Amino acid sequence: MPANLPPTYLEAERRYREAKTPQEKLDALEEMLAIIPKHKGTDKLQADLKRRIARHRDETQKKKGAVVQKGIFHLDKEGAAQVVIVGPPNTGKSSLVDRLTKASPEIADFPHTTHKPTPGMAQYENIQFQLIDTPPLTGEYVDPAMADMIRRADVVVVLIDLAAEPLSQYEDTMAMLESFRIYPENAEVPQEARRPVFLKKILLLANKMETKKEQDDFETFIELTGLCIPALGISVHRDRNLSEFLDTLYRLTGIIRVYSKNPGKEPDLKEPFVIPRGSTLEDLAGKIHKDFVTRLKYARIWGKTVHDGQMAQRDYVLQDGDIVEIHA
Ligand SMILES: Nc1nc2c(ncn2[C@@H]2O[C@H](COP(=O)(O)OP(=O)(O)O)[C@@H](O)[C@H]2O)c(=O)[nH]1
Ligand SMILES: [Mg+2]
Repeated sequence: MPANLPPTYLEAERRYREAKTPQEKLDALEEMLAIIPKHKGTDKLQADLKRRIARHRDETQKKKGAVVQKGIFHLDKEGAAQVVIVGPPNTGKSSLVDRLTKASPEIADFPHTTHKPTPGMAQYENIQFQLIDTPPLTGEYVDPAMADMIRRADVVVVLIDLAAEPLSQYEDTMAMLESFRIYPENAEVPQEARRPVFLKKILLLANKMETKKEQDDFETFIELTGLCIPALGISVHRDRNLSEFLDTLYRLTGIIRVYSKNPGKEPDLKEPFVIPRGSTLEDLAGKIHKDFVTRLKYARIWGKTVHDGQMAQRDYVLQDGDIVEIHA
């Protein structure tokens, strides 16, 4: 072995040897390849790493392909966004999902009632968010598949309990996420962080904000932490700020809703197209039908930023609420 391998490489190699799942092995190998100095002396080692990565990738892919082996942590996305609710035990994760969706996860006064993730659909105006209740994130064992589930989600909600110790709950949970290499999208990722990192939209919810004292505690908490992520105090039991929570989710997801109409007809405002902010008319056409991308001539738009029925070309950037009449 070449003698000049950096300590970070040896560290990743140790993780590779100790990895328990194919995914962990793959992660470690990819990191080793990223770290290894690229020169003649390491050519053989690089080639060997690439070979092993390809083999492990095949293996994990095969596993993922088989439905029976998908596992309880692999939930297909439904609705406008997948939102995973994480946090310490007893903060009200199951209660929140129970309150906002038709799912009925078990709720109890003692920790670790929830063993497997439970998804439910929360209605927000004319769209739905998929909320996922999860087992608690604690210093004890956390299923690596749960880390993958969090990495796949569109939004991560960290739920803490104002009646317990909100500050340490927040710090512990963020540290757990960091151990999965998950960081808030606008955070400064430390130089020494293991790569690749996963930058996520993270929203902090502080539950059980019922009394004046808890409200003050929440304000103190915000001042103390100088949070770099959006935060909201809520009470599931008192239905406090729950609609604000859904509003915030909508803003965070970076999606917009547009509606299509046929010439001379009214649009169907119950059936929006949900698309990423910044999408163009051409993107929308492709979403409606792939042939539309080539056939698209122009569109007429009704919306807040245009005159009624204004003509728009394929590069027009759609706005939330636009009504679009496509001419092809
Ligand atoms: N005071 C108060 N208690 C709550 C609220 N939401 C949940 N709880 C209680 O907190 C405990 C844990 O709730 P649960 O949803 O099982 O928490 P989880 O472990 O995070 O899923 C239960 O006794 C709930 O009744 C709330 O908004 N206010
Ligand atoms: Mg629970």
